[in-house]
Amino acid sequence: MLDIQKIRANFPILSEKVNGKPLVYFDNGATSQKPQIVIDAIATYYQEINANIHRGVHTLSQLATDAYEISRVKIQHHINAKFSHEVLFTSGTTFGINLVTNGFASILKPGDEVVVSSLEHHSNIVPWQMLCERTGATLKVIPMNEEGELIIEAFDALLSEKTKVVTVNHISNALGIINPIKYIIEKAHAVGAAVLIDGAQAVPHLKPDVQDLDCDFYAFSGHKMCGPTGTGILYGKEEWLNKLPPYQGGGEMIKEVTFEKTTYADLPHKFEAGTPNIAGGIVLGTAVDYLNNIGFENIQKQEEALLAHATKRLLEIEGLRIYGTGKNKASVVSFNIDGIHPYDIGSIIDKLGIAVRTGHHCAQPIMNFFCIPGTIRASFSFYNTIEEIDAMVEAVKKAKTMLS
Ligand code: C6P
Repeated sequence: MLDIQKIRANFPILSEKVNGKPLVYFDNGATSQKPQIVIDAIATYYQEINANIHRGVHTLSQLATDAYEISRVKIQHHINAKFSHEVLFTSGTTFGINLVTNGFASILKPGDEVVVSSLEHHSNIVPWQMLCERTGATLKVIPMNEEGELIIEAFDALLSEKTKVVTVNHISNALGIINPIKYIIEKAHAVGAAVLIDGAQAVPHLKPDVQDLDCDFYAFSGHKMCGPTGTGILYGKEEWLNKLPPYQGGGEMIKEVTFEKTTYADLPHKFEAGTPNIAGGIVLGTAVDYLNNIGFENIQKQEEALLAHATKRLLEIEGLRIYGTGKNKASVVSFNIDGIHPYDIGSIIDKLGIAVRTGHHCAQPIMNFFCIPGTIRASFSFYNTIEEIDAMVEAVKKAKTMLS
């Protein structure tokens, strides 16, 4: 078992007080906290090697380039990509998804179909809608059931030779449901469709193996996995990245520029125009090392215990309903109390030091399905404790009494 107190000592913010109360941070789905080693690595980069990459012959530029490329290889191994040039640095999941949808604008034709799921974050709905508007393709939606699970038979029935892309999240941000992505990828490939997995909520909890999954694209954000904000990764299979056009034009993504014609650089540079978030990319590697040192098996054990305890304790509260009751779940509990607006509960428990997210969680179709304005979402990380969950339950009970 993990020594949670020792781990918590790595995160300076966890010993802060908020509104005069010890911080209980349960908004990890929005962004995770950062360990000291990550915070220090940002300062060290700027103090010791700050320079632009892939450009200078001078020593600092080479040091910065090496550190950036070492980080890319580290992330390649972390997700088990075949080649490091299949790992693109981005500013986050949203950027990665938009890069892919932009690329498909030159591939899709009227009559083609894009399949998304009803469990998606807006970041994995809106770019595909925009793509369909641009190309005349049609958006199809995999429906969900009352447990918050995708209805797989309905997914099977949606697939045809018209299906060109299938996209789902690995884990739902609003409900915590883990989707059967291996099955979805296999079925989509059987009709010749490409598959993008939105891994934003998965990477803090597990180590995706993109070769085993056989997905064509896997997008995620660094800031949800102990890394800096403004960092992310888009994994793409070499053949797909070669097929797609560049997303942005600019420096470093070219082979040769004349006013008549520009030829593009090889992967990954074709998709990395301009000066990137160099410190962020390097330090994302530090965050990946940090998580691997803790070990994802240990992370999962701790998070399973937190989820089980939170589910049991919250259900003691009369009138409380949990959304997302399917079997396969990450450490997220989304709930409401009869007759009380989620925002009111969230605001009161914030005064008691407890940080949760309230609202639609950028997943309005899920809220529409349940006919609710939003939920209170507590999303746990390996550095959270059973005692913190008990503190949240007591705070929710208090808020309920005040609001009833
Ligand atoms: N979800 C949440 O509180 P960015 O903003 O690009 O780092 O990630 C977007 C995104 C895409 N997909 C999923 C499944 C996500 O959960 C998110 C971000 C946060 O749930 C902030 S809205």
